[in-house]
Amino acid sequence: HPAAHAVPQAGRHATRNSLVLLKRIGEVDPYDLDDYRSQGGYTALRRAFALGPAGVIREVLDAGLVGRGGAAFPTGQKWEATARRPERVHYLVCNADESEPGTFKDRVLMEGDPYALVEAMTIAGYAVGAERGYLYLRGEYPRAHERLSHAIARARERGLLGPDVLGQGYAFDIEIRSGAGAYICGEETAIFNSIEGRRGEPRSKPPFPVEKGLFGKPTAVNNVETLVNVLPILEHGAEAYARTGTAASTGTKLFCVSGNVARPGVYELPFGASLRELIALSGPPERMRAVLLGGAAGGFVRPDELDIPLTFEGTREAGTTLGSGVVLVLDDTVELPLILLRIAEFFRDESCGQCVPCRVGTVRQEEALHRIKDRTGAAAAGDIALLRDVGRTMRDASICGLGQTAWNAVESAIDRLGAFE
Ligand code: L3W
Ligand code: SF4
Repeated sequence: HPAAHAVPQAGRHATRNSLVLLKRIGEVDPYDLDDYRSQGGYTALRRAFALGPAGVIREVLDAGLVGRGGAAFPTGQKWEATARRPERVHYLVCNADESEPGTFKDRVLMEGDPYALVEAMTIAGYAVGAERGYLYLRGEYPRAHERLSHAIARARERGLLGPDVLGQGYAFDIEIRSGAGAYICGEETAIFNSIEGRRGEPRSKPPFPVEKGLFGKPTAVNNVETLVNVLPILEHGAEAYARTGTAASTGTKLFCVSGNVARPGVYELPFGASLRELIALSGPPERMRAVLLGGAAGGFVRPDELDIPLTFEGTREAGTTLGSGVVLVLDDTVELPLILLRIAEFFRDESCGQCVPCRVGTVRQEEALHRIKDRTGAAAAGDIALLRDVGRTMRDASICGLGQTAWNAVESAIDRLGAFE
């Protein structure tokens, strides 16, 4: 089980009090609703009912919450756009298809504190005017499935889900749908197709889900970590929440640290801490070669770039991305070309094949990497030029994020690490 680490504000001593999203992990019995309630559970939902749907959206907007799946879209704007649609039926979908290589934070939240996600989905459903929420769960997470199913059933028995939630006249229920092992089913519109019983292929956007989503209805789709942030926002108020982090990246973030470190696991840090601070906490290797930041869709950074601030704006400025919070640390024994090949193989395997730039581009990328693996200098130059050409085409012309980002890691390895020099 990935460890959940308590991480303090920079310079302070680590205590459980410094945790916001992970505060109940390892403390609360994931099967016990009363234990959850005794540790603050369901105070946020009560506040939501006191505020009303528009008041909840106002708080989320004022808190500055942005999506934690990687794209950092403002959650309040998404909810507002869904809520104001005139259609009678709206849906909420929780994207729990956590499949980005090196990402395991949502798993820790769902296994360790399942009622928190149930409560957060209820609040989100109330805000956007949905009577049904779908929890699209990665098929390879059986323990999360079992605990969430249990939590949903208990909440229903106790009137926290169902036709009249907490006696407030609001009807809401949650259905879990399991993925079947396809990375692409984490793309929001592929989730809709999968839930509807179609092939898990992305749809073209626009229209965005807020207008035409699941079953063609207005739909708010949010990542697990995004939703769980709504609890501290409502418990303590938007202003208190926004005091942590930076102006453009408020609150805390979960980071998944893996690779050549002594203490891999999920770390919670306020936005604005540096990559160096995070890695120092995890027990870095003596001789670091690089850090893959943001996942296979992200990019490599060098050991001399570790002062990058861990914020959405800071990583963007540094020409990389925070993505879903992947921090894969590599020491100088790794064979970079093999890692790049593994990433390329992953994208070739997981491409849904619907559009040409990605279907063909991911194959060409892998072939070129195979050819240059054992060559350097002039011999490799032609294939590096080919990689750039194919990469640009995938980025510009692919339908969805998979194809658009399939060349990111390879490009950064060439440009920032001089991978094939
Ligand atoms: C209404 C508009 N809604 C955009 C919504 C859109 C979506 C969200 C972000 O994810 C990320 C990438 C990688 N009106 C809107 C609008 N929206 N404009 O905002 O949209 P978008 O298209 O920027 O991104 P996306 O396709 O949802 C791409 C990351 O995903 N990634 C992998 C992630 C893996 C995990 C995981 O395993 N847990 O998260 C791969 O690319 O970082 O930034 O909801 O509808 N005008
Ligand atoms: Fe499918 Fe790739 Fe096109 Fe996305 S970019 S729709 S994964 S073929």
